Amino acid sequence: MSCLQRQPQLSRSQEILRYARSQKAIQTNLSGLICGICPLCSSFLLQGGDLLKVRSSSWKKTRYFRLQEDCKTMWHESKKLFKSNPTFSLDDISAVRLGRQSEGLRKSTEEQVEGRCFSIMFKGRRKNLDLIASSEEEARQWVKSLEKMMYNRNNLSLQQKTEHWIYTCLNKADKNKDDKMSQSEVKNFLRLINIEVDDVYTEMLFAKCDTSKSGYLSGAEIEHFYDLLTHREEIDVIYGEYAKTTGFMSPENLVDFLMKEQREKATLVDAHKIIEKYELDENAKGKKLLSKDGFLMYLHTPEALVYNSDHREVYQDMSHPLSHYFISSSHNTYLMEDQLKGPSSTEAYVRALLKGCRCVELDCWDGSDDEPVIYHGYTLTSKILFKDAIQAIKDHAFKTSDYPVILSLENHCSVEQQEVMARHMSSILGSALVTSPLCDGMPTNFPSPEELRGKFLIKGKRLNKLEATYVPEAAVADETDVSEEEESNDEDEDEQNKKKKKLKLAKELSNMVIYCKSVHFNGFEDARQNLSFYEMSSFKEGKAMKLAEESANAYVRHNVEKLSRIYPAGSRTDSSNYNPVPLWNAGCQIVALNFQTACQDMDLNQGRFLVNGKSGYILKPAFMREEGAEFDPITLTRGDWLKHKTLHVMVISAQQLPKVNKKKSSIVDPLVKVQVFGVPADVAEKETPAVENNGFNPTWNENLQFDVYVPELALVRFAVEDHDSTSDNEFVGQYTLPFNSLKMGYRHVPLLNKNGDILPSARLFVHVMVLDAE
Ligand SMILES: *[C@@H]1O[C@H](CO)[C@@H](O)[C@H](O)[C@H]1NC(C)=O
Ligand SMILES: *[C@@H]1O[C@H](CO)[C@@H](O)[C@H](O)[C@H]1NC(C)=O
Ligand SMILES: [Ca+2]
Repeated sequence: MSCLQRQPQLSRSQEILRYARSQKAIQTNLSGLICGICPLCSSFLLQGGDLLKVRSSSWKKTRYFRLQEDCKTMWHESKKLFKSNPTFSLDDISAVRLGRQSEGLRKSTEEQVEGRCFSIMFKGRRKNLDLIASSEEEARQWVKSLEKMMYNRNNLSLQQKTEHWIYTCLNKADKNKDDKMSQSEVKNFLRLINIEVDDVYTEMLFAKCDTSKSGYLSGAEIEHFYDLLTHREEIDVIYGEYAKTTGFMSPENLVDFLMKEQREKATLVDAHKIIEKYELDENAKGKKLLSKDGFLMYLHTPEALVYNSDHREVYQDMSHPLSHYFISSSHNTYLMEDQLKGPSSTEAYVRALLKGCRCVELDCWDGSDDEPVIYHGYTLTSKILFKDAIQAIKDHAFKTSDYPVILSLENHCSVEQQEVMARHMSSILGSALVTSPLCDGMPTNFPSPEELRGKFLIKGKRLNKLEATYVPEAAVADETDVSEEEESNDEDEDEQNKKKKKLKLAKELSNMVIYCKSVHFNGFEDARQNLSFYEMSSFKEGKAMKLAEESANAYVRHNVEKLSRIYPAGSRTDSSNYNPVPLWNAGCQIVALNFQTACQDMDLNQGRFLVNGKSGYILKPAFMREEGAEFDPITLTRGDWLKHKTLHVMVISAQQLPKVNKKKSSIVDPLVKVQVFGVPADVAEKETPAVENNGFNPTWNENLQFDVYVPELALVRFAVEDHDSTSDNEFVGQYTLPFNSLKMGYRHVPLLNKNGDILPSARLFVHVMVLDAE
C-alpha cells in the first residue's frame, strides 16, 4: 500500500505541512494523481458514479454517489425534499459485501444481477444500503475501493487520525477557502473540535500565533497553532522525568521507563526495536535516541494501550469441557429492534455472530408453503424464513471466532415442519452440525471448544435420554410429547406451567440434540441426582438472579458440570437488558442479552469477551471449575479466590472527545467515571469532577482508588459523560475490560460509542497501579 507509507526523512512538522498541502490538493484537484498525495483517498470514490439504489422490488432508483473531499464522508443524491443529511461516514460502515448477500437484494432482485449487486452494512441499527452497479467490473471496483478506504482508515496510527481530523476541521472552518484563518474562523474551528473558549482567550491564542501580525494565520502560523493545541503538558512531564540523555531518551532511559513506570519486562533489545519503529526524526533515530514525538507515538500504539495486548489472541486453555466457559450469548437474535412490532432479519444473526456471539436463538413457528419461519410468537414482529436464518448463520458463524456456535431452538412447529427444520439444518450445515457424540460410546462430559471448532450444536427438546441410543432396552421410555417453555410471557411460575403447550416432537429433530438438551429445572438437588451433564435448563433473569443471590454456591457447583442459560424477562418488550455480572459470578455460562440494544449491560458483555481472541469463550476461574467448588460470591469466605488488591487509577486527561449534542454551540463538560463490576464486595463507582466546556483536551489529574477482592471476576469500566446540572449526564464514550487485562503505568484508553464501535480519535489518558492490599 504505497500511498500509506510515511516518508521518514521528513520531520513531524514537515509532515504536518505536507498533510495540510495534501488536504488543499484534494480541495482543488479532485481527480488525477490524488492517491500519490493523500494517504487516504481514492480517486475512483472521489469521482463517484451512478448506482441503482434498491429499497424493494418496486422501488429502484438511480442515485449519484461520491466521496467528499474529507475522504471520509460519502455523499449521495436524494430526491427527498428536506432530507437534511444525505451522507454517511466511512467510519459507520461495518462491511461491504459483493453479490446479493442481503435479505433485501435477495427478495427484490433477480439472480442474473448477482455480480452487479453489493450491499453496504452499517454499524448500529442503521439499515443496509442495497445497490446495483451498471457492470460487474464496476461493482467490484466500488467494493474494492470502499474496503481499501476502510482498511486504510483503520490502519492509520492515532497520530495520523488526529492530524487528519484536525485538518478536516481546519478546512471546514476556513469558510472562504483562502487557506488562511481569520480570528472568527479560529473561534469556529475551536467549536468544531469541541472547545469553547471566551473571546479573550481566542484573541490571546491568535496573537501568539499571528507572528506576521497580518490578522490571519497562514502556513507556518497554522502549524504553530496546531502545535499549541495538541501540546500535552503531562507528556512533557513524564518524558522529562526519563529523558536523561541530553534531553532525549536513550534505550537505557526507555528501559527505565518501561520497567519502573509501566511494570513491563523490557530489555535493551526491546528499547532499540521501539526506537527503530516509532522514532520519526531520522537524526534522533540515527543516534539511537527517542524524541518526545517518538515517545508519544509509541504510547499510542496498540501494545502500549491499557489493555494487555497478549490477551488479544486466544491465550486461555481451550481444552476444558464446554461448561467451564462463559459463552457470549444473544437472546431473540432475529430481532433488530423491540420485541413487539420491530423487524426480524437474518442480518441480526450476522451482526451478533460477527461480534463473537456463540449462542444464537431461533424461535420457530409454522409458516406457509411448508416453510417454517422465525419471529417472536404472538407479536407483530416481522417473519423470516428458518432456512434463510440457517444459511446466514452458516455463512458468518466462524468469521470472528472458530469456536462452536450453539443454535438455541424454541420450537413451536408442527411435526411436519419440524421435519423440514431438521432437513434444512442437515443440508445447509452439513458435516459442521454435531449429530452424534464426538467420542465412541456414551459421553460422560462435554467436549471442549477446541474439539468443537467449526461445529454447530443444537439446543432443544429431545424425546429421550441420550443414553437410550446406547442401551436400547434401557427402561428410559420415549416421551411422545414434550412441553416448550414460553419465554414471551412474564407470568409467575404456576400460570406459566398452565400455559405450557404439549408439543409433538419430530424424531429427526430430536435426534439432532446431543449435548444441549433442554429440560425443566426442578431444583439443584433434583438436577444433581436425576439429570445428565448434557441436560440443561433455561432460567428467566429474575429467577436466576434470586438463585444467584440466595443459593450462589449451589449454582456455582451446578454450573461446574451443567450448562445454564439465562434470558431477559418477557416484560422487557423494549429489548432492554439486565446486568449479566451476578450470573457470571454464579458460574452461568449462557447469559443471553438483547445484542441489538446498546447499554451498559452490553458494554459489560463486550468487555467480558474482549479478551481471548474475541473467541466468545472465556475460561472460568479455577475455583469455579472444580467439583464441589467452595466458592460463594456473596459470602466470600476465605479461599483461593480472595486476592485482595487495591486499584489506583489516576485519571489524567482526555483527547478529542466527540460532541454529544449536535448543536453547534454545545460543548462537552466531560467527567470520567471509573466503575468496578464483579462480586458484590467489589462493585464500586467513583468519578472526577467535570471540566467545563472542553471536550478537546480536558485534564483532571484525579486519583480514584478501589478495593478488589476477587480480581478474576472483576471488570473495569471507564466511562466519559457530559455533565449536565439540570438532567442526567449524557454518555460520551466508554471502555470496559477485565481487571486482569489491565496494564500498569501511563496508558491511553480507547473509547467506544454507544454501539460498542471505536471512536476514531478520542481517548483517555490514565495512570494505573494495582497493589497487593496485604
Ligand atoms: C498498516 O500500518 C502499519 C504501520 O503504520 C504498516 O507497517 C503496514 O504496512 C500497514 N499495512 C498496510 C497493508 O498498509
Ligand atoms: C429424582 O427423580 C425421581 C423420579 O422422578 C423423584 O422421585 C425424585 O424426587 C428426584 N430427586 C430429587 C432429589 O428431586
Ligand atoms: Ca479563511
